[in-house]
Amino acid sequence: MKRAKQIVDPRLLIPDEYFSPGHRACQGCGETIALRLILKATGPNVIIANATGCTEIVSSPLPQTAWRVPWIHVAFENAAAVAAGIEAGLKAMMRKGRMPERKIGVLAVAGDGGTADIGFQALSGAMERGHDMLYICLDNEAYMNTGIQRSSSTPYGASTTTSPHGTVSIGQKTWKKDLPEIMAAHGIPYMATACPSFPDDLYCKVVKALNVEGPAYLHVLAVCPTGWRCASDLTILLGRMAAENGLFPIYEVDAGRYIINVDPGELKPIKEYLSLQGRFRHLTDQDVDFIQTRVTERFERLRKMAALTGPQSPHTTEAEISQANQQPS
Ligand SMILES: Cc1ncc(C[n+]2csc(CCOP(=O)(O)OP(=O)(O)O)c2C)c(N)n1
Ligand code: SF4
Ligand SMILES: [Mg+2]
Repeated sequence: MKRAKQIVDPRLLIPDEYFSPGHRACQGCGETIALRLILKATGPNVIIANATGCTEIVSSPLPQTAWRVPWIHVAFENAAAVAAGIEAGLKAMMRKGRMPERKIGVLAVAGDGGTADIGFQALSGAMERGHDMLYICLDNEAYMNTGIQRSSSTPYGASTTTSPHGTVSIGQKTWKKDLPEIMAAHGIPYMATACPSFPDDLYCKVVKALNVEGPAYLHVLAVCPTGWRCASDLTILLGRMAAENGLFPIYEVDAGRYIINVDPGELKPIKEYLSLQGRFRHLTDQDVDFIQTRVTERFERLRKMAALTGPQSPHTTEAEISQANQQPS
């Protein structure tokens, strides 16, 4: 199987933890595994606007916090707008000589509900205006913090508390909204998907996205054992399976060029992945075949985009990663 080039030697990873242990996330929470890696890649020179959701709730029970970088809890709707304001404010302060010129990463972090649904307008506007910021969606495929309600990023057939399966319903009746493609269609300089099951790939993409001039978007699959009703030691495996069966392709759109970073060659069947999760356990063989057809078609479409948009650009270089890790604190 063709994988993202392993260019991050573990020794390159800074030992500091900017998302500290001791937070309140469930065992095996993919969101917090992702955050820990993301903050290792950003280093301390970063300001984060975090929409309400699991990440915010589990990390900031007053008077404690798991964040060792400047962090602002914002409303569900406006993570991107707040991050855009921070970026514009920093720019103005530096221009007026009120603070030294230096690179400070500006991040917005939100769940799939806060991104695909309720915060979408602010996100679209910030990307369109060209703010130099990185927006990260931690996609656990439902509104988990408030009790596993379906979002527009919930996959077809999944049973949630507001799309329960039963005699008249398969569960979620709509296909997962394709946020990565919607963001790529904004024509931003960098869009990528990632998953903490591929830590080197996730790390490289955060570094790359922060080095890009202008807006960047990262869509991270975050397995949620509680909402997916799966064993908590399956988090990393399920992330890998989703990439290798095409349900969550790991790819990037770098200056308009599509690059598939995890290409399994022949896609693995989705059946085993679905059978490991309680939210899909009611699906019949016919249902699984129906979903499989669509997944295969979508992945072929992605392959065509990669072939159509030209030669692959090099991934983040080791020099860029070292440079990012050496930024003054
Ligand atoms: C305007 C508004 N509506 C509803 C809520 C309640 N609420 C808080 S977190 C949340 C779910 C968040 O879902 P998501 O963004 O997917 O993040 P997750 O918890 O899954 O990580 C909801 C509905 C709110 N805080 N504000
Ligand atoms: S409900 Fe899911 S996303 Fe939220 S803390 Fe638990 S495992 Fe993480
Ligand atoms: Mg969610």
